[in-house]
Amino acid sequence: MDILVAATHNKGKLAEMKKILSGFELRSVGDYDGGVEPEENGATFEENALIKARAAYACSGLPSFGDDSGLCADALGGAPGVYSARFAPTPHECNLKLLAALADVPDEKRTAHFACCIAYCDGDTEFTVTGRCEGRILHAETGTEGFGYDPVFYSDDLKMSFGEAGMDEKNAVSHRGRALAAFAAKLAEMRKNDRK
Ligand code: ITT
Repeated sequence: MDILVAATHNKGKLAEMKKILSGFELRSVGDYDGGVEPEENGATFEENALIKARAAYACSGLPSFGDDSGLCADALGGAPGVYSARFAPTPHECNLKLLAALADVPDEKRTAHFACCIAYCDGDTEFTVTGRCEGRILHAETGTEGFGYDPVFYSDDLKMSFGEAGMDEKNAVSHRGRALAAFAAKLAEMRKNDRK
C-alpha cells in the first residue's frame, strides 16, 4: 500500500484523514520530526498548506501532504481565518472569544464558512486542492463531537452543529472532507498516469 505522510499534529484532523484516505498507509509527520512544527507564516491557507507539506517531505523523504484550514466569519471580515488555531490559547477559549466577538450580531449576519487547502509534495510534484462548507456561528457551544470550532458552527448542509454530527456525517459535507475527496481523486489520477 502506498505510504502518505500527513503533516498534522492534530489528532482530530488525522482521524478524519484516515477515514477518507483509507486506500493509503497514512503516517503522521510526528513519527519523523520529533514534534517540531514549521512556522505557519503564510498569508493564505494555500501558502500554509504548502509550508507544511514541504516540511513533512523534507524530514520524511516520503510523499507528504499538509492541510491548512480555518473558520471565516463574515461579520469579522473573514477572521479568525488563517489565525484560527492561534485565536486563543485553547479550543474552548477560541470558541468563547468568537462568541463574544459576535455577541451583538443578529442571526442573518452570522454567516461563516470553514475552508481547507491540502498541498501535496513528493520532491517532484506539488499541487493544491481546496474545499469549503457554509454555515453560521451559533450563540453557544452545541454538541460534544468533533474538535476545535465544531460546537459553534451550524452546518447549512447538515442542519445541525458540527459538534452534534458524527464523523461520517461531518466528513460527507465538511471543508476537509471535500478537499480530501478532491485530493484522493488527484492521487488516483497520478497513479493512473504513472502506470502508463
Ligand atoms: P496542524 O497544524 O498540526 O495540522 P492545527 O490544529 O494547528 O494542526 P491548522 O493550522 O490547520 O491546524 O489550524 C486550523 C484550526 O482551525 C484548528 O486548530 C481548529 O481550531 C480550526 N479548524 C480547522 N478545521 C476544523 C474543523 O473541521 N472543525 C473545527 N475546527 C476546525
